[in-house]
Amino acid sequence: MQVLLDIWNVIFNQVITKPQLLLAIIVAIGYALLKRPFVNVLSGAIKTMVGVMILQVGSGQLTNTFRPILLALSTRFGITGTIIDPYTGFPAALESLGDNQSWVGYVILIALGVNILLVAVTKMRGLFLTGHIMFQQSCVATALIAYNLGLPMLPTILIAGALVGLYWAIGSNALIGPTNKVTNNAGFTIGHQQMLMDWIASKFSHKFGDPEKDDCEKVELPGWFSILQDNIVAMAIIMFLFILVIMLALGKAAVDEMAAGTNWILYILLTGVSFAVYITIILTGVRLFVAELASSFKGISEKLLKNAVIGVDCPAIMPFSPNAWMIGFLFTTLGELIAIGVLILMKSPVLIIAGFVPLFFDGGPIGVYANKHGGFKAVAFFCTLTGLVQVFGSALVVPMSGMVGGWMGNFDWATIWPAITVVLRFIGHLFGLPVPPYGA
Ligand code: ASC
Repeated sequence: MQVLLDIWNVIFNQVITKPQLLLAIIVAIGYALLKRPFVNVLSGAIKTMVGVMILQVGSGQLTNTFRPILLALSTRFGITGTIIDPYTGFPAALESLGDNQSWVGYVILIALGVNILLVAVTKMRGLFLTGHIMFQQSCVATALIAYNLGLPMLPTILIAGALVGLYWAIGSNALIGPTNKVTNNAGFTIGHQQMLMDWIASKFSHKFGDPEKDDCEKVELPGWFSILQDNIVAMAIIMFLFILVIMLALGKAAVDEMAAGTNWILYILLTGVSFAVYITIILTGVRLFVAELASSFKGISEKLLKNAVIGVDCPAIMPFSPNAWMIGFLFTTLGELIAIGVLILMKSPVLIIAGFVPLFFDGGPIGVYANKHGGFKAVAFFCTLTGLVQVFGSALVVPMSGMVGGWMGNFDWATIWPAITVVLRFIGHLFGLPVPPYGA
């Protein structure tokens, strides 16, 4: 019995939540169903695993490098509040669940089952398979529902699993068309944390400009500015300036402390340039696994789960539109800064500290979708709006989250999930459940 439990634990708690393993298995199954030779099956699986892990190295390094800088900025200006970033959000959710953390495993399984079922029996085709995001979202959704409804395990995991599964299916399904447009029909979709705004930007960006004429990828820059035409150079220069501004705001003493012995100007230069390094790493990884997924998933969608379209991590679309991604990130940052300023001016009881992940991994993909459907002005508009909504939406949901110090902050967690929470609280009141008061 113990052996069975161990196998269950490894397969369901570890494989599903590790995208490098989950996607490698899917690629192997896909090629096997296409009756490719064993060598192809194996090499496809290995390349996928390596590609995903390269992506993780790049995105992990980016986050680790830029998180302390944003935190230092809040400390410098004496802001204490909730950090909106998945890497503070899901640990806060696990803490709130306490002894009930094992519920999350069941929620992932139920949600995946619901997503597969919906693809099998309805017209929906999106299958959300971004493992680490599946884990983070299931943690937060479970904690949110457990806190607000105060129900025992079984109803909690059923409600959380059903809602998360529906969210995965609807979100990844809605992005099939827009993603195909961005990737020239590469055949995958995105399964991530800002699916609502990706969709809104894809639907309404055409009102802001002509995607052909105003394409961020085709801007011809005059004279010296043409140096920015090269992505790597542009990223290094822009991020150097970005970090320089933040560091000037922090003051030399704080920079010296972070630089730990390196000359402060060199430190700023190297940090800015490291951004271009990590992006190059991410792009290398993405290219590797996207190629494998795109050709192998036909096996699954033709033979196993008819017409399914796989939803993967958002950097998968970065290589198709790197300028729009970068510009999206900058405007989302602007939006968040404005919103945080407003909270401070209004003496809001909940203050928000910007996290790097929602700025970069929401702003980026939303920028890409907006650019493809409307060009530069659409990117500027929808990404600034994203930053505003991330901060205000998070500030509203934190007092009913039961979590301390952290919240996800990505767009869907500042819109869809707060709305679900409000509805659940209303239903909870109707049924006389122990719904905690707002801000308790
Ligand atoms: C997120 C999150 C990450 C990144 C990642 C980018 O929301 O939790 O780790 O975006 O998916 O690769």
